Amino acid sequence: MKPVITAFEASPDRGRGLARDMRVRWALEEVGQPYDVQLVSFKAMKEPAHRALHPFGQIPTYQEGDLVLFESGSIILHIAEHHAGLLPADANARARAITWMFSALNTVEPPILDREAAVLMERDKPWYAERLPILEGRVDSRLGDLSNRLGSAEWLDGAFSAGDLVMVMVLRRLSSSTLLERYPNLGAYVARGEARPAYQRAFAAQLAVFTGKSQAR
Ligand SMILES: N[C@@H](CCC(=O)N[C@@H](CS)C(=O)NCC(=O)O)C(=O)O
Repeated sequence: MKPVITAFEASPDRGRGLARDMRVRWALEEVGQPYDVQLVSFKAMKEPAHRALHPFGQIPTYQEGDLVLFESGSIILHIAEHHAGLLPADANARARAITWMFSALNTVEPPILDREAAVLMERDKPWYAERLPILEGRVDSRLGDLSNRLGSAEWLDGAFSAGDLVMVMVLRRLSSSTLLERYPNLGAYVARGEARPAYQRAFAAQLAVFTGKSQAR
């Protein structure tokens, strides 16, 4: 059954890969699963019909028959567990790949989001100039540890996995900052993820919503 995901009708980044439907699109492309996209407005996202799919009134959601999921990490895990290509067959390697998914979402993304929220919404506050270096220091600490662990490896644990997919997407949130520059191996890691054909197809599909080339696929 073809799943249906939801995405922004009017994304703040104009479809340049930051809205979280991009993660789900990429996962679906990696496993070769066609999907449909339902675009939702900011108003519709907060209405009961969408909240029935997503209790917090956000995107992305994922519908597949009777199954409705929200949370990009959970959706990607579901896709990875039902298709080959995103999780290793070996049980321990699989558990480690899932651990990297959690790590990306629970350990690396939160300080990145704290910084992002300050940059977007707190610039005019009197304490902004003092707070920003503190927030950036927390991001840098995570990046330093991640960089040390990745070293010269291509991916975080053997072959590319859902853990890498989520981690690359989380690190991409720093693309408008200079924070990744201190860690060339992380920059190269993100670039490797972005170079994957499945990523390219997902990015093009998300961007097409805003360039008018297509509304859904
Ligand atoms: N933890 C959630 C976060 C979902 C989220 O923040 N979605 C954003 C788009 S990337 C959204 O819908 N923002 C609009 C809003 O919160 O009103 C996930 O990973 O799916």
